[in-house]
Amino acid sequence: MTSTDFPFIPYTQDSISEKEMIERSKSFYEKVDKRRSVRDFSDEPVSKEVMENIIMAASTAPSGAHKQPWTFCLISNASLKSKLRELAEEEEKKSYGGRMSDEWLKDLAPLGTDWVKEFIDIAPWIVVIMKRAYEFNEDGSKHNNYYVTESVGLAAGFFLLAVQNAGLVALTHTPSPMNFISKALNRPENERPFLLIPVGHPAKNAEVPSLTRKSKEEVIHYYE
Ligand code: IYR
Repeated sequence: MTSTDFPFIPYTQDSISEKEMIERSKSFYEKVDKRRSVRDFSDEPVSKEVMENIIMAASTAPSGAHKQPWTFCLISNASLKSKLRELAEEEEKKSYGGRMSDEWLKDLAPLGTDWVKEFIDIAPWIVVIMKRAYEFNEDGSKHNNYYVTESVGLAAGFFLLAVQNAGLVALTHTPSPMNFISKALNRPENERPFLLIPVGHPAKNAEVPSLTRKSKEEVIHYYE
């Protein structure tokens, strides 16, 4: 046996019947299939406790060598939100105005997105997920993290489902480039912004594009 910092403990979970497994997997699929990226937020408040629970659910995601290489910046401060909006719009204006290819803009057109990011001001919470490329040891030397993008992507997925489960909506916003966020939030050099996600209630008149999702046949390739 190799030595480990984690003692191994028995793992158990209640076993469920095949019938219940089918029912549960189907109802979970049907529930998450209702999740949508929503761009129209209400300014109705959401408690910090709810946001903390959502973030702690996200932080249960698996990660390379269990390094949990993420930080969730939880922002409700109105002046910080409007600063982030202003900076995001500055970058997005350049992106939509020429940095993105014609093909990209054409692909985005049906979604109706543009450089205006009003939701950063309106949503009660902005969560910026930071990925931590490495950690600092106490002596100031660096310790590597592993599969950082994969790990943080998994945590972001858990986050979105936790938001939906709480009866709220979110939008995965990717202003590009995102260096302005590190500066505005005064983050350390081992962190890089990964996603900016407004969270809140949908606006009363919120609309989403009428999308369909790929079928079983399109997304599963069987090897039986
Ligand atoms: N980052 C920009 C553009 C954008 C890109 C993709 I790909 C989207 O699916 C949606 C938007 C923005 O957030 O507006």
